[in-house]
Order: sequence, then structure tokens, then C-alpha cells
Amino acid sequence: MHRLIFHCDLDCFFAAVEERDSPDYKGKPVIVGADPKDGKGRGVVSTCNYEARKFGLHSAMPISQAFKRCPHGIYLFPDFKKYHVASKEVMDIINSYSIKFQQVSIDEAYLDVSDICGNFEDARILAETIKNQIQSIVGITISIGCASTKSIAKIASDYNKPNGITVVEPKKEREFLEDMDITRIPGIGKKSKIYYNKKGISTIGDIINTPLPKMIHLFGKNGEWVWNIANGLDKREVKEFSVERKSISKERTFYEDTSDFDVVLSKLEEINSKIHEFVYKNKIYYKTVSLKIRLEGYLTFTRAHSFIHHIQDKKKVLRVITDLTNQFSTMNKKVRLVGIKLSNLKKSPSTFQKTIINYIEN
Ligand code: TTP
Ligand code: MG
Repeated sequence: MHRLIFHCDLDCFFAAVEERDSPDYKGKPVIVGADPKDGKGRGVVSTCNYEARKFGLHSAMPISQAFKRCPHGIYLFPDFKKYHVASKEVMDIINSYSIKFQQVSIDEAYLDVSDICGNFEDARILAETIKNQIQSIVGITISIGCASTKSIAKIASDYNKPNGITVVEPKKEREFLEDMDITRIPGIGKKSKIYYNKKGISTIGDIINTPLPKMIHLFGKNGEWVWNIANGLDKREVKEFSVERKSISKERTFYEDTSDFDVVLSKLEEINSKIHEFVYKNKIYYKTVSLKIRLEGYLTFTRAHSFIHHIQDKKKVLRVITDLTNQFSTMNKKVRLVGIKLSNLKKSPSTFQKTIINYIEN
């Protein structure tokens, strides 16, 4: 029995949220990222809409270069709060169809629908439903790929962007992948491409047609990995959250290094809130909290604190994090990045606590 896996990826996510909120941007190039400062700005494009992509703009392009190619575009500074709200709404919708759900980035998630869909046709109908629901509740578009493996589902979601659904039945996998450039495989970038091309591999079909031992001989472990993907043998499961995962962490880089510790602490408070939304929703208890802090010049430090019991307490964590952070305020160095990690995880509190909670609830 084949598995039915969705890969869902929002279309030009940050820019899509901005367009939703300002209808007069419709049809115009919208670029989210650093301030272009009339072409003299530093920093990069976070993302841009499809109008802007027509001018060759893309994520990670220096903002000055983007401005040269598209001076009449609408340039916006990212509003992460807004994107997090939209992302959470989208993820809640996707997650409501199955617990076999794995969010992999702010705008991307896998969903295993094998238990709810009888076949690929059912899966297509479900994909339409999810897509329409996201459009009507959140007001943005998503592309969904459906296949029997995670990697082919991911290639499929990218195939018909924006606003597309691509279902690849196992018997059509070969035909679907054959003529694609190997860089369509997630993880094969420009550098690997050159290496693969040199040895005569340029399309996914070339991989399929090369015997596995030869792939291993030529490219080692990586060769085996891409051979499995190309042949529909990627066995990875959609990973639901489990406490066996050893930790939960979140970090943020500042747009510009800062020496203002109020800014640093308020960023940490925001990260702490985000982590706790997840912690409360998934009923996770933790014993250890760590602070990560990177200063200018890439000096990175971590400091940890362990509680006596497994707890779930946002305020306590913030107090610990604040104490740990203040130790760095005397170093006279600007802060580049901060993060929080919770580890030593457990799915329930101690029995003692549980009894009290049950008692109070009853
Ligand atoms: P992506 O899904 O890679 O890109 P996208 O959603 O903007 O466009 P696509 O339609 O091709 O999927 O990334 C999701 C968001 O993450 C994106 O909207 C902005 C942010 N991002 C960055 O800030 N920097 C980057 O280099 C990339 C790739 C993404
Ligand atoms: Mg996206």
C-alpha cells in the first residue's frame, strides 16, 4: 500500500501577506527585505512576489542589486509578527486534518493523509479543500504536492507554483521526474550540480538509469541518497512531534547588531512566548533551559539552567533567561543573535502534580 504524503508550501509568503493587507499593491512588484536606500542599502531580499520575480529578483539577492533591476518596486521592511500569526493560522488548518503533521519552516509542512484518503483522487480533493480553506480564512495562496514519498511531494509542490496542486501517482513518478534538472532534488545546489554534471549526471532520469552501486562508487553516501529519492524509495516518515526529540529551540538574528539590552531582552521574551505556545499546545514539560547568545565577531556562548522538576512555566523561564542574559551586558560587545532551548523533555508533569490538577479540575 502506497503512502499519501502532502508537502504544503505558501506562495511568496511574506509578500503575499503584505499584498493581502494592501490591495493597492495588486499587480505591482512587492519586495520584502532590507531598506534599499535608493540603491545604497545593505542587506538582502527576504522574498518578493511574482511581479518582482519577472525582473529577476529572488530571495537572498542583495537589496541594492534588486533596486537596480526594479527601482519602481514597493519595498517593505518585514513585519515578522504578522507573518507568524498568518503562519500559525495556516499550520492549524493543515494540522486539523491529521496528527501526522510536521511543520518544517515558517511556511512549509508535511501531512501524511494515508489514513484519511483512500487513494490519490481523494487526496486531490482534500488538497483542494485545504487550499480553499486557507484562501478564505487566511487570505493567501498555497501550493500542495502529493506523492508517496516526502521528497517527491516536495518536488511536486514546487512544480505548479503559485497556487497549484500537483498529484504524482507512483506509476507516474518516473515520467514526472525523468527530464527534470537534478537541482530539483532538495539538497542538490549549484555546487553539487557541477560535480554531478562532470560525471555525466544532469537530469533525474540520469540518476534513475544509473545502477545503485555505480552511484555509490561515484558519489558515496550522497549518491545513494539521491538514487533513493529519484527511485521513489525515500522512506522518511512525516515526523509528528514527540518528546524523543531531544529539545525545542528557537533563535533570531538581529537585522543590525545591537548593544541595547532592552532590545535583546524583549526579543528573548518574544522567542519565549513563541516556544511556550508550542509547549502548551503539545503538553510538553521540560527541566533544562539554555540561552544562546552570539556577539559581534561570531563569539557564541551558551548558558544553561536546570530546574529540580519538569515544569511548564513561561514566567520562570523568562526570569532565568533574563539573569543569564544580563551576565553578558558588561562585555561591551554588540549582540548579533539570541536563542532559547528547552531540553530534558517529558510529555506529562510528575504524578503528584497531575493528581492535584485532576483534583482541582474535578
Ligand atoms: P520560501 O518558501 O523559500 O519562499 P516564498 O514562500 O517566499 O516563495 P515560494 O512561492 O517560492 O515558496 O520561504 C518562505 C519565507 O521565508 C519567505 O516568504 C521569506 C522567508 N525567506 C527569507 O527571509 N530569506 C530567504 O532567503 C528565503 C529563501 C526565505
Ligand atoms: Mg514558500
